[in-house]
Amino acid sequence: MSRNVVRFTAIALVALFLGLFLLKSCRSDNGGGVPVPNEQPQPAVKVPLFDGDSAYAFVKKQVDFGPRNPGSAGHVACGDWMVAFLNQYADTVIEQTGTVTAFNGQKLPLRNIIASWAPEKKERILLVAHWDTRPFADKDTERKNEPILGANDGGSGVGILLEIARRLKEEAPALGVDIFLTDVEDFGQPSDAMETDANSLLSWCLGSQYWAKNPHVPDYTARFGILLDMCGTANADFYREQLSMQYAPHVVQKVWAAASTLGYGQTFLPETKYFVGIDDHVIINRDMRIPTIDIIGFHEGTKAFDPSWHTHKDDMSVIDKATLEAVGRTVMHVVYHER
Ligand code: AHN
Ligand code: ZN
Repeated sequence: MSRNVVRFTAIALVALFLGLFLLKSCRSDNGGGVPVPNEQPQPAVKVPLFDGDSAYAFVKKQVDFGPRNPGSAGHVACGDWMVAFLNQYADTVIEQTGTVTAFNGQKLPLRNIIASWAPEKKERILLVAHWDTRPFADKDTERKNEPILGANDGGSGVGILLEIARRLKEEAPALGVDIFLTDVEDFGQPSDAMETDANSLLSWCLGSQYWAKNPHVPDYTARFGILLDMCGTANADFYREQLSMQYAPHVVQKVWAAASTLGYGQTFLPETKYFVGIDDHVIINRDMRIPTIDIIGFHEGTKAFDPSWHTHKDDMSVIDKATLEAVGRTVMHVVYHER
């Protein structure tokens, strides 16, 4: 090999290394001190598997306590069980107790339950479901004055959130998470689903109204919230709920996109429907200013809620684990993909 070739090779190598060095420093700092976005591919997000059988068992466990209307024995026993359960999986569990007055003047014991993961994180996701059940069966034709079992209305949302709670301990998402089980949601003045009278509307959701006036931690807020209500019936259709679309369209978008990604596009439909007069998400949007949506089952026959709504038919026979799984997996996908 001639001396010239050696010299040329050496110069070429130096130039190559210099070039690579310059390229690298250009990427991390383009000279003006302006950072350039990291071009490394993000590691794939690990989403733990949500188990529909497990969620179903958690719905059944609640229903086995009997009706959980405020003031009942089932309410106390189920509340105790949920607090013990959440203490196994959450970083903190806060119980908020008090007394509220129902539309009929009745004084009711209130027990809101808030379980938190990474409570020190500022960026948080709020997951909500009411755990109390309706004290009467005003939509039924018989035993109208007796409390209902509330497998779908009460049990389903909580069952899904308890399964998510179990998974949150397994694998921590990037953001902090709060699971808020609201109480005294379902003691509202008898009405139709699309009730519009303001006083009557405010007779519902007494637990979330109490919380909005007395947050469990000072200045509590979250990036967004997702409420689960009546998420357990077979062949449930989840339409974009109109009040959610008014308050938090970007959250609806995020959740329905996640459902579509997971293959639940036949369950989470892209159309908007107005069929909910009031629910906990309205209080959370209006009073706490946390953009929050309602995932709530729509029934074609009633043009509103499932026919079992506020009747004694709302028992385990209406619960389908495939629906619990579709909702649970969709919510988990959203929670774990949030950065
Ligand atoms: C009304 O729209 C009147 N009620 C919806 C809130 C609710 C009651 N969810 C379950 N039960
Ligand atoms: Zn109800």
